[in-house]
Amino acid sequence: MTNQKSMIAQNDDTICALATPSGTGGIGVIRISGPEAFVVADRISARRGSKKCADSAGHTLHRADIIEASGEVIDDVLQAVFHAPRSYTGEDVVEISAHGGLVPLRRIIARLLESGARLARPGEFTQRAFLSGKMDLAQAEAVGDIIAAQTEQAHRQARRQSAGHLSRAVTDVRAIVLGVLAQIEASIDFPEDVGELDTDLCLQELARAHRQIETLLSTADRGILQREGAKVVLAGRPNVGKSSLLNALLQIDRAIVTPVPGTTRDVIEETLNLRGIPLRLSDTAGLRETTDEVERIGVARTRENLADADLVVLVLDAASGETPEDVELRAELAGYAPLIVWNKCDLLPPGQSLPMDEIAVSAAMRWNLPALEEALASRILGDSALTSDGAAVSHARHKYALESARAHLQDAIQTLEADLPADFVSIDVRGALESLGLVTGETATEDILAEIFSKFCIGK
Ligand SMILES: Nc1nc2c(ncn2[C@@H]2O[C@H](COP(=O)(O)OP(=O)(O)OP(=O)(O)O)[C@@H](O)[C@H]2O)c(=O)[nH]1
Ligand SMILES: [Mg+2]
Repeated sequence: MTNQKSMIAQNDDTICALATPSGTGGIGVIRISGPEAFVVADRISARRGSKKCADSAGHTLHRADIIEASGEVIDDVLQAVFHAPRSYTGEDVVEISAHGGLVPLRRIIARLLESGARLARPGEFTQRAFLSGKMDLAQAEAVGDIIAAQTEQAHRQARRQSAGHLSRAVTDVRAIVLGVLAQIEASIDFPEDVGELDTDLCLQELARAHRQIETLLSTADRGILQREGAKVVLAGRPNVGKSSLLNALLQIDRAIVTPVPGTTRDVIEETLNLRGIPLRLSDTAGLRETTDEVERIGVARTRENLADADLVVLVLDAASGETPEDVELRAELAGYAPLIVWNKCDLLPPGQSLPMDEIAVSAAMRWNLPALEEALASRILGDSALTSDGAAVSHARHKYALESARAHLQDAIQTLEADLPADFVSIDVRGALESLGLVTGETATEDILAEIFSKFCIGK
């Protein structure tokens, strides 16, 4: 807490940044926040009869000209005025909607900088919203997730987190644990007044908190996948149809396909929405020994990609059957436990069959692709729980914090059961509270906050 307070103390300056993407657009919005927001906005504005920001009521919109020091009009804009604490950051805020051209926006920001504002750091508006108590840390992170969401499901999940579903679930658990801590401390400090610690009751309450954490953690794998997506690499020897398979799954003509083995030289990555999970699907150069310089680099890249894949798909050619090279590849990739896919099944010689547990498709004829998608989904999702409408954990950071809280609770339960002194239990219980506080931010250090907000873009 002291860390956060010291950061609040630094927020006596006024920041500004472009809040819309840099580039051309119908409108570009520049946000100003801080104690001098109104003064700075008024310094660079000429009015046509409308009030200055400083004299305006909150949540009102005003037309103004943004002017150079020389009096030259840079742009004709609308200014939205928000008074502290009823603004995004909790501070005085002005949002200038200007024409969305690179030059006018850059000139307006330059004017703001010479008139008393400084450029915001990445995520600084949201960081201020967190520090002024407009949202907790999990909600602040959800703001970034809403912007970055790649599928509707990921977006809904981020919305729920932003609305406070996860925060409430964690706060509920904290309340239970805090209740236990209060009893323990009372029994240590005022044994005459409160008598002996009611161990059974404490155990029940800690077990309840533990169960609630378990429920949250059961959503984590799916939640994290939904937000971050998974990397799937298509590998195999040249010409088996990896690029054709990528195109067929994406339903676009993305990668070059030719009958020439060694067509793909570089890694081609595209995102596919598989049941709400953003799959980053990589088509790679066919794996073989080669003297061709370009192809050799391509093969090296394939191997690098395999190393950080969440799932490797080994593509085989049903027309040729399994070749000695394929046998070698199977052995080489065994460590990745690849999903085996037989392509070109339209060319499967009559009378030949394929192993039952391996997927048979034809990229060219688009045969059996749903079965492939099904297999990809089941391999990636495993038995991770489907996220309901309730709270879900979607950040590894939250997962680790909850796992650590769970471990502390387990220790506390064991210590209580072993009838050890209450002081010992108190240490474990405090540890659990500390870990839970990391999710919502009460116990997050300045380093953690800096790390989280640095991943945001400027203007958010
Ligand atoms: N009959 C048939 N031909 C296919 C099928 N899939 C791919 N092909 C053909 O196989 C050849 C090679 O396909 P690609 O998709 O380029 O194969 P690749 O594995 O990406 O090859 P490299 O990039 O060289 O590693 C092309 O002529 C494709 O038209 C299929 O399902 N059936
Ligand atoms: Mg290819």
